[in-house]
Amino acid sequence: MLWDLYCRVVDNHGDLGVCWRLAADLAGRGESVRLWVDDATALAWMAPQGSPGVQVHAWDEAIAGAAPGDVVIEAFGCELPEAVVAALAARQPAPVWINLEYLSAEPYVERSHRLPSPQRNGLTKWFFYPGFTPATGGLLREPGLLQRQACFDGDAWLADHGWPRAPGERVVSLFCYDGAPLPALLEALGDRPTLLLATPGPATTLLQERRHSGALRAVTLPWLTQTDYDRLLWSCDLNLVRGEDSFVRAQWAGRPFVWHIYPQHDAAHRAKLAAFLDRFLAGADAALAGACRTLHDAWNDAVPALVLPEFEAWRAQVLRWRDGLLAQDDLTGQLFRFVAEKR
Ligand code: TRH
Repeated sequence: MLWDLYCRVVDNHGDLGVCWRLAADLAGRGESVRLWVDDATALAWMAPQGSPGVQVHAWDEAIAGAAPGDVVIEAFGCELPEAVVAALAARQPAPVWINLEYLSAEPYVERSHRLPSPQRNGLTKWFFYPGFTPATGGLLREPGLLQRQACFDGDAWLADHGWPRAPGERVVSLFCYDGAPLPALLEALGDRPTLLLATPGPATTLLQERRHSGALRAVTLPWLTQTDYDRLLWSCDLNLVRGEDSFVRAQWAGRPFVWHIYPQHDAAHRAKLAAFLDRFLAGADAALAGACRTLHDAWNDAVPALVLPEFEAWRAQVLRWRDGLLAQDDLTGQLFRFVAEKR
């Protein structure tokens, strides 16, 4: 099939990050994909190699008009240009038109997933919600992802890239928003030899503003390709991630992670964070659950003191959680079935 994937970059890198990941996964499974994006700049570092089967187009080309594909995905309610909507209505048979929503663990996701939204032009747009439970659209997980990770040597990869782990050192990656309480993190990590790998943007800026010493070694990274960013997450003992896509990839990495949630003006992110932690920590030991909640509240509310949970218990909980996620269908596989049903 031919898939049209529409993406508008609102801010940061998650909009394009999720769309690229989906486009490449579809193409990897033999589909043809056109990714229409209003700002493809970040692909220069995220996916410089491109992907066979994915063509990247400027948003304006979509307005100029191209015959729609078999499936049209509007990412994150990005609203298609009118000319495109008119072309969808004119196509016979009509394409399957899907609005791919943001990821959340909140209960409304299960209620809203797969709901139809009848349109003025007579077509139906379908809501497709990623999520963490079988009643949702699931998470992006390319075939063989865990097998590739299992065969991967993180220490060799770090050394090859010029960031070798010293004997006995803990390695931590940092990807966060402005306002993260970095001094508190440095303090919490200072208790034992640690290599902190800071990604470009706020993590690097915050780090450069702070003095750190003692057991902590800090290195600033360049932007990595999405594939290498995954490898970074697989190589670290602890990953601080943010937004949507890096947050999901940290869960597949199976290492303890801390989520800096995308802050919303109406504080809606608080309910979103609580809903995720409720699911993630269901059945966890009470001490670990309390420590994870306190840490996430502190990191997201910029509290000037952080305490890291006991590491082994934390890691075991992440692996249990990941096993549960692995038992569910991945997002792309679910999209295939949904499209087959609606065509
Ligand atoms: O950048 P993010 O914060 O993205 C978003 C946006 O803010 C968006 O508007 C918001 O709605 C959404 O979060 C929830 O974080 P995210 O989602 O993790 O996206 C970052 C992408 O960048 C992800 O695909 C991983 C990729 N990446 C690399 O490819 N290389 C790197 O070196 C790094 C640090 C990230």
